[in-house]
Amino acid sequence: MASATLLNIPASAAALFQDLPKEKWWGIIEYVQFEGFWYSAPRLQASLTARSNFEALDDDVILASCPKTGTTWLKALIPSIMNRTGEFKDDDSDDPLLKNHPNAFMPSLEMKIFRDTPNPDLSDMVSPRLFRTHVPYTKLSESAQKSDCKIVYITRDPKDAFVSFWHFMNTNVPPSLGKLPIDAAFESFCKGVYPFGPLQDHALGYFQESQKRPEKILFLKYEELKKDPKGQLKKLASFLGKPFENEEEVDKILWRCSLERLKSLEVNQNGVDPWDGLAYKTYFRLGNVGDWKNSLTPEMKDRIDEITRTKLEGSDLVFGSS
Ligand code: PAP
Repeated sequence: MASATLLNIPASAAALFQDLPKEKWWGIIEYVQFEGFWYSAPRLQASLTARSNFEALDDDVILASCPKTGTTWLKALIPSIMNRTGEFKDDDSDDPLLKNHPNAFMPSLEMKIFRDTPNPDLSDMVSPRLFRTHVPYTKLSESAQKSDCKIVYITRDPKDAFVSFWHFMNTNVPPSLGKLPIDAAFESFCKGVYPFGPLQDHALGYFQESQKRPEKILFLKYEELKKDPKGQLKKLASFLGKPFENEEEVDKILWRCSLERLKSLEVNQNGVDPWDGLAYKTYFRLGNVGDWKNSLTPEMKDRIDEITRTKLEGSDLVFGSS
């Protein structure tokens, strides 16, 4: 069940990290801080296992992000770019997204592959292998950092990511807990207590690496994808070594991966992720830039902006579209 998965922390993982700083996130879930970032204990355990044991191949593609920054969009776009044959059926019956939530095409290193085992058998994965992760840059395995595998990173205005996550949690916590108050969620977020957060530090880590090695890390922003989807998609395809042949391919993939279409598909309306028990429909909401205005007061906005300003000071990273 969704609620049980979100709230259960195995005793083994909790014991392992007992000396780390802890915060009760929204007063209900215990988070631990490890080397500057916050995790639930099981996620930290699996992340550290992945860091030690994941052997990246040079042609792997890893999608990295902090939660609620546009990951699902990229989970649809990247496989659609990588696996395209150049021909598209008009009725879209050849589209794997028709029957599968985007999660299926880019398995999570810490939420699936290394969740229950330190030595997963990946031999049946066909190259180029596609993965996703929420871990900060420094928590990637050495081979993921040093090999020629490609990393696509996406980020988003922290205010919109926070509000998106608040809605997501409210649709997934047990009804007995009622609606989680935004004030408590906001205080946690301002302290950086957010899964794999602070979000700003997470983005900054990947941004700085992308500046050093632009051929290895592509740094994308949700707002730029919304503003110029065609331009951003072409950039992504070229980065992945799969440039488009014609505009029709671009239009088709953008349509197939659009929020409007994915939201309407039966699999996404009624399916449940077998790995985390979450209803697929909760991954699709409004997809608006600036939706924070509907939930945050001007004081809340100023506080997050000030935290962001302080954290990004001295860097060239700016959230939002230019
Ligand atoms: P995840 O980290 O749990 O995978 P993620 O996909 O990063 O979540 O974020 C979900 C947000 O992306 C939602 O934003 P909202 O709450 O502000 O609406 C969701 O609506 C949006 N989203 C999901 N799929 C798409 C898509 N295909 N195109 C644009 N936005 C999308």
